[in-house]
Amino acid sequence: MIRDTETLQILLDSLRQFVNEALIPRENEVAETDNIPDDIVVQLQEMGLFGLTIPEEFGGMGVTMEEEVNIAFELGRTSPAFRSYIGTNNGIGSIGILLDGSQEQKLKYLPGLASGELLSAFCLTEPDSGSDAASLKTSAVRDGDHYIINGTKRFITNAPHADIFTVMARTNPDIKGSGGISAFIVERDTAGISLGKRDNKMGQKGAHTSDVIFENVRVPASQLIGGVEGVGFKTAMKVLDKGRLHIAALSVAAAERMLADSLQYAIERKQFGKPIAEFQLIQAMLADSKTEIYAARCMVLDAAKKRDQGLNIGTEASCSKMFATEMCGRVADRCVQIHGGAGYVSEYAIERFYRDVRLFRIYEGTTQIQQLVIARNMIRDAQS
Ligand code: COS
Repeated sequence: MIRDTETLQILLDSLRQFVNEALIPRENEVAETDNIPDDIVVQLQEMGLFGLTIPEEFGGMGVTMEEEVNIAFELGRTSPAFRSYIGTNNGIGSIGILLDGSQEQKLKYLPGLASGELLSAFCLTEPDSGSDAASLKTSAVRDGDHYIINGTKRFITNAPHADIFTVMARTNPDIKGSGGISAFIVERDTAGISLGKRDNKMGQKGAHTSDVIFENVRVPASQLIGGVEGVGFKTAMKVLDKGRLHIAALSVAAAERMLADSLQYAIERKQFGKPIAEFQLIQAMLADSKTEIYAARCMVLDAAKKRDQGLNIGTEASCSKMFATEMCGRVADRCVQIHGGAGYVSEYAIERFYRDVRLFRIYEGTTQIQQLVIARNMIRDAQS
């Protein structure tokens, strides 16, 4: 749902200008330094971009899902690292609190997350628990009016910058699966938390991940999200339903950027006496990419509208994530091909995008997990 078309268009226009003028020219710098420059962080804050999805009553913009994916269509046209920096506050690092937190928890954390004063991270994955998220081992043992958390979380986006973590931990060791898991808000400066070294990733330089290690971390019981034990896995899944749709939107945007760059290259690059864009085999790659991007864009918008109508979009979010991220991978591959040898060297952005977008098919649930979710939901619906 778009609440006010005119206001949204003003925001989208200013984002497009910001991406074109402030972010795209800094992409190489971010890739080379593996860092988002401080002045960009300040601009992201000033534009209110940390609080896009946080309701206005907590200081954010409270965008709807349809508005959010339209925003992602703009922000995703540059290095994913920029979006990643604000991504956790708008997504996996805040949505658990927003969906299932108590009013006190929302009042305590959401305003800081909305302004960007606080950064957040989502701690689900562990060394031995990735796709099988319900098998996580991190424990939270009740001790009076505290819980004591022990365990290691892996590949945690924005962990090196985070002030608060949403941590999924097992409060009931007798329940091995999802029912024994609870979600906590844990502040970074709590004694016993340490970070592993920054992961050296294939791409997305400037977006940082690391282990987060919890050793006898005493967390007040008031930090249990919503004050209810045993529902932390469901909180995590609901967070991911939304996150998956957002990643799908980003994949559309990244594919559009790669295709725009490649179209330009194909128009300028001459072989056999004419621009390569005039060759039908190049045209086939351009046309296939355009068509697939259009299909993904339609899916994302449809799923977003359904979520705004209050429908359960678990299936549609997984369909969108699977199709859009795989599409993005195919487009990246074709775009390198259109660039030929130039696509394999770092002078052109496509070499970097090819590596950056590879992650889309993995994080917030691999393509194979999306397939599993879609098929399971189909079977469940057929039997109900
Ligand atoms: N919304 C609300 N509740 C959900 C849900 C959703 N989207 N998905 C599952 N649940 C509930 C189920 O209804 C079930 O509840 P009951 O026990 O009351 O019936 C419970 O959660 C357990 O669900 P399920 O049985 O499906 O769990 P499984 O362990 O079989 O596996 C998968 C679930 C594989 C889908 C899950 O572990 C997953 O998404 N893994 C990928 C994790 C991931 O994306 N990691 C990325 C890193 S985080 S950036």
